[in-house]
Amino acid sequence: MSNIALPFKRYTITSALPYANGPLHIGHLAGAYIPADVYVRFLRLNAMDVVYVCGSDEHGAAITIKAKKEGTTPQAIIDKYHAQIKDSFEEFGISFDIYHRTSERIHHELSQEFFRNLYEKGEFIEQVTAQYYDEEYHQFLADRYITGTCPNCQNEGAYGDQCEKCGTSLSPTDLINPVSTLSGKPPVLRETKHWYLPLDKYQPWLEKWLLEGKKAVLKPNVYGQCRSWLKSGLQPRSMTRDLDWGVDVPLEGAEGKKLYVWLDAPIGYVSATKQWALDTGNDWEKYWKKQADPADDACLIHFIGKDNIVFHCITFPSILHAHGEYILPENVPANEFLNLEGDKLSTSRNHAVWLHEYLTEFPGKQDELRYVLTSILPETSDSEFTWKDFQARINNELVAIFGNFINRVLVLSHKYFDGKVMPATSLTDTDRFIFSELERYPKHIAGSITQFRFREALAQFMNVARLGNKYLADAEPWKLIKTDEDRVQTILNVSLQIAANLAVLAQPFLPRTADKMFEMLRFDGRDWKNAGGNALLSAGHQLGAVQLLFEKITDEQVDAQLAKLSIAKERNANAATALAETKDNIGFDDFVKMDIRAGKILAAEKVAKTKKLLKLTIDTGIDHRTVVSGIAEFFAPEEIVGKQVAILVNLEPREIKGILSQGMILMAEDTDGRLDFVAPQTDIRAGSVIR
Ligand code: B3M
Ligand code: ZN
Repeated sequence: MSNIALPFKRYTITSALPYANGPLHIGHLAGAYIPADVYVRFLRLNAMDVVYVCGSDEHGAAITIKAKKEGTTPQAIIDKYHAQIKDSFEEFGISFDIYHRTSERIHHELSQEFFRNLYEKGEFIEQVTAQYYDEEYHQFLADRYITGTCPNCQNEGAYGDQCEKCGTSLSPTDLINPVSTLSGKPPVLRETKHWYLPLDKYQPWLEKWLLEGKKAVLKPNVYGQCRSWLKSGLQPRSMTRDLDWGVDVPLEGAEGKKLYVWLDAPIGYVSATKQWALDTGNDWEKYWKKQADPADDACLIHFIGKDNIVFHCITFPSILHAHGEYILPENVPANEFLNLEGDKLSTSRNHAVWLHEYLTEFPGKQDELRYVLTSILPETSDSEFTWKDFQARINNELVAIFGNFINRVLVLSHKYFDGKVMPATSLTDTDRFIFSELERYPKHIAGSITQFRFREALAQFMNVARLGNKYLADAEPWKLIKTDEDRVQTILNVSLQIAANLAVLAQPFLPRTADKMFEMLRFDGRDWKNAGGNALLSAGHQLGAVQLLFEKITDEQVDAQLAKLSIAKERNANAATALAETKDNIGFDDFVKMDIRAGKILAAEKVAKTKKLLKLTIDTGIDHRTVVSGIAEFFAPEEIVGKQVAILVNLEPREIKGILSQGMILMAEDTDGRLDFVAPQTDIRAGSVIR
């Protein structure tokens, strides 16, 4: 098999580092892991020099938030989930060369080295800015500690760094009505010094390297996101945070400050490779550093989900480029999202198929899930996992075609010829056609894999199984055996060559199944170059015992999974209708700081390009002022003019969608999210104090 599709001498493959703050679900596998594993297994089968690295992302607010929620420590959280995640990956055959973790010292040291390198080159912009601070918890808030309404799509659960609904990368001050996830209160802005990566300065280089240089290689969904980010104009991005968990900023006077998790996490790929090299006596720099001869540079490919594109196509390459000694990503084949039974996968709503639960409920069926997920990978658009489809693909494809063919070939070979491969003496046109098809498929599968089209590659693999299944069914050796044993010998020989090809071709997709097939066939020609051969098993070769490759999924199993999801949905519905949890007590002097007045709406209009915002003019009795309020989904402007309101008049003014909002209208939100005004029951003078 010519290596035309594999032009590099060496490959460095990464999958996104999962946050060690919870279990893995099928969306993880379908996003950054199965695609990478199929690709890496294929590279290895072609004797490529490849290192595949990953590890737990153990910093960032997601960890400390979970620890606070569970009343434990961040270390306890990462130890628990790092172990569980590592085990799940191993069970599903995600074949990393190392699964590391960013809490390790070697990672902290390398991240600090990167920071110092850029700092000493004067790359960072040192800036004192106003950051959100939670006065109750006496701490600055990292992006993930702040939620609010996304100014772009009005999603109310947007985080300070990103809106996961529309993918927009945000800064905390972009959020409308920001709230601290710690105290539940609006945070205040306080001054603090941080170090910013000048992405605006790198913009021209990124436009050349990315938009021009990668136009032909990046998937359209990835290229499109990069183009829109660059088109909107990159801004300097803070690479440090006021946090008590993460990698220390290696500077005098930076106590209490940590590296931004998206600075250190991608460096985790490099530190994992360093650790792997230490463990195995390899040279990590061959896989990450620019070589004397650029032709020797490794090919770096990042497998991720679409919510990580900006960090892998813009931020991390800028850091590598600014450092100067490192190679840059060759490609970032990001996948879109996988949905489950018509709804987004959600950790918080427990709307997921958790890998550790799947392993208990479907023991030994890891390859079945790999197969189904590879068949529906969200390669170019979001895709859907349903339990009915899971059952159909396993029963109608794996069992009825692939498994049925392999089982028949082995059973008949044992039944008629004591499990020996018999000579193919009388080849017919059909036999010759089969051999020409066998020769054709490996090239097509290789072509699909090297272009990151894994669904297509798997479909072609299944066509080889279909070819075998049909050939055997049409040939009906079980009838011929009575009259023409020679012909049966040839039919089974041809069928066994197909089976041996299927064993080789199955390895990237279904590693456990391939192992069983190599065992049954007593064949060890695992190299990809064997695929396409029509004499992989020679006459006289003794086959091994028959093993069942797949079992059917029953309706009861499907119903049990659907019941699980509906129980979770019901629990969420109850939780949603349950009243919001009460917040911690506050002192009277906290309350009296708020100046709430009776007011009247004088004018109201929609804020352009937003779904939820109205621009209100309020008579506060003190003055007439503008307030932006997220109530457009519940009230038309014309219906609220003249309404009495309660307005918090001493809230720090904030700019929202270019409008200076001076205060907040008090609203009551009921358990299904409907809003209504909180206001005096009778007509009262504007400016009257509400206490
Ligand atoms: N920890 C996981 C995520 O955003 C994040 C990836 C890091 S890759 C360097 O889903
Ligand atoms: Zn959004």
